[in-house]
Amino acid sequence: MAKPDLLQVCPYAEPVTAALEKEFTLHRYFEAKDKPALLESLAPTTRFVATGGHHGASREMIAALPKLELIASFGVGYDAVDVEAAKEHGVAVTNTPDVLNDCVAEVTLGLMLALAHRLPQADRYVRQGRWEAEGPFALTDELTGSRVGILGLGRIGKAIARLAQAFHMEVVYHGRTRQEHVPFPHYPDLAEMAAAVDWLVVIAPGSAETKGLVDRAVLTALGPKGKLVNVARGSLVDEPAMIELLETGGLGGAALDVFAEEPKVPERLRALENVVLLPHQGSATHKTRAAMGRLVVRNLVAHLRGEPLISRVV
Ligand code: A2R
Repeated sequence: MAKPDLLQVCPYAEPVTAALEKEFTLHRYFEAKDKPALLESLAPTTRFVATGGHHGASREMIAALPKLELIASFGVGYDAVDVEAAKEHGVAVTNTPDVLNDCVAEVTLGLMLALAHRLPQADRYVRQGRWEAEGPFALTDELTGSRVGILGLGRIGKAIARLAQAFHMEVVYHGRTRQEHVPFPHYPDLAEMAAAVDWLVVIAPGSAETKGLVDRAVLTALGPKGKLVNVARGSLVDEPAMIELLETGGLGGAALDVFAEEPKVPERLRALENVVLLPHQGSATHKTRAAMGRLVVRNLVAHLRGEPLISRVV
């Protein structure tokens, strides 16, 4: 029997593609020169789309595939998938939660350590021969004993909280709802939390509701000694306000894995000394990316076999 058609929106690592090819006939959207023609040719048969956090699936794509049943997205954030359009067309959406919690939490603490101890600068100091020429590197800050406020104490936020506790940090959090059975104080007001902490870690989903949540008022409340960490989505932070406050000393520092217009990072941000910048590395390890890929495949195959989806969001 012919394998069912699957529209592959973005490239995957070889093991993921190989696993998909066992079950599906892959049609590579990202390689197609005439994308509308590819969609038109797939419209009569295609029940499956496999995509990624950045590429998502647009309303136009969903509408162009009337037989579509499932969009399987690689990554926990699925803000690039038009979920309203998916709901309207009765299309299910899956993501890849949980398997990346520890990895993203590790990268978060790595960013915080790098910013507090100025690890990138200290490394450069040694490489440039300045230790020998100029003597010891200037003293730095540390995490121990400081207070961290987590915006979004979900699956990843809780993993970050556990690591922060291992560094003897005090943990508080902000979310729309106070969580029972969570041992950390809840702040219903984000700006109030920002004023009360040394670190603000952003790890809530990107959505219309969270866009610009970390605005000028929140950043100002975090203040000249405060440090912002964003490992969620660039859209949650008012990036121009953040840059201006970092430049003028209104905000102490920032450790960022995500940006408003990736992979573009503003030149003014790149010029600052009080920031650590990563190219969206939160889940980018061999082990975690492989686990995320397996979950994409498991969702698609489950649906193909008429079994329940493993990680359905819509
Ligand atoms: O608001 P709550 O109590 O439902 O808490 C959720 C919080 N959250 C928000 N907090 C404040 N204002 C909002 N408008 C808002 N919307 C959601 O974010 C919850 O504690 C947390 C999300 O947790 P999970 O759904 O378990 O997500 P997970 O797996 O931790 O990933 C978070 C995000 C992804 O969506 C990617 O964009 C990023 O991490 O890599």
